[in-house]
Amino acid sequence: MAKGVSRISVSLPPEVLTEFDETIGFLGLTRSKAIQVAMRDFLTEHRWAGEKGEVAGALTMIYDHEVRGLNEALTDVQHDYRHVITSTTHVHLDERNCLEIVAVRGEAETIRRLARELMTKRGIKQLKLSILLL
Ligand code: NI
Repeated sequence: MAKGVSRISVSLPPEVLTEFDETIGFLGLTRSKAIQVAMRDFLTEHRWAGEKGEVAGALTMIYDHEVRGLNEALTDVQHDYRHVITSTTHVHLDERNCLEIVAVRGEAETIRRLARELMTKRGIKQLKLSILLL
């Protein structure tokens, strides 16, 4: 093993690995290189994870509005967190899918709680956080 390199072993669903290998094949990356890139992206994206102060940014999510109770649940959460939500943009993507961009500004801990509450709702297909430190 090369000096200054750590070796890790990970467990993951086989279909994720298949898709990963296919994608890195298109990009001409080795698994090690691709995982390094992915981890650096993850660290950049979650740089604010331990932050205590004020942050601003956007939560972008795609969800299936036909999942019973989801629209109401998302509206309830957004009302509960109205003090950190500055605006919400809703886009009807197709028959079933909605895209919502929620602009946020406030205490990092509050934003983390908001993101967790949204992320755990059934019917949310993707949720992306773009949080910037102030
Ligand atoms: Ni919609």
